[in-house]
Amino acid sequence: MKRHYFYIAVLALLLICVIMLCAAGRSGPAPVPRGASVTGVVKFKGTAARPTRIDMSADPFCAQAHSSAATTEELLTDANGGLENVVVFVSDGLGTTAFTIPDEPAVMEQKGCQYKPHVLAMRAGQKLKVVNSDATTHNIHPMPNNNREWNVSQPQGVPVEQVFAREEVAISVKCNIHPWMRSYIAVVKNPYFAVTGKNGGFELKDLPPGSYTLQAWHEKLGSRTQKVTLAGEATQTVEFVFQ
Ligand SMILES: [Cu+2]
Repeated sequence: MKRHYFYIAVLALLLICVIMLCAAGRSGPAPVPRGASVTGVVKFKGTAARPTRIDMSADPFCAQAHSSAATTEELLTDANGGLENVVVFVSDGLGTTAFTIPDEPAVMEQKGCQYKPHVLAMRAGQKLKVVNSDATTHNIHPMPNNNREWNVSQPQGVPVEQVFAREEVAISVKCNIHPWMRSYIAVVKNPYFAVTGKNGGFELKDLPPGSYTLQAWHEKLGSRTQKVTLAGEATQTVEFVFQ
């Protein structure tokens, strides 16, 4: 009979644990289904040097992978001054809110001995999958200031998976084998970030109402910040200017 009570007590304890675990899992607020949006453009005022040719002759595979010469990507603008590869993200205003981390990995590809994309933005705690699509070996080497440093030699076909635990905009990444290879990984602790496209445009969607600091980061031009106050489902337009 005593044993009977013991089993009931153990079962009750287990049940309480399960309920507590479920409650903890739900405590992260879901992103607002239909919140406010920020759309905008990042511009470069001035004369941008033209991209220059990359000499890949040190590795015959890399050189032969391009029918026309690969060019540098460190400062890319369009005819209207739209600045590409700028990370725009909410750097302040969300408090200590913990957001659900996506199950899908962020993907960085090495193709033609260049990184695709040149600038990747992802979440802190999200899986990073590094793919080598080249028939040559790369050695991916992120050089963080606020995360654990690692570098991995990577032959073709074997993905590398890693996680950056903390926010850092942005981590410089190099290849220990091909000195021209360079990319940046922006690690953000909230889901509100974007990387500008060819026209310098970006959009942040589904933000809860509130006052925020937006930060725009570029690998050569540094950072700019701007404050916005968002209400309801309104869309606000902002412009960042680098010179
Ligand atoms: Cu390489």
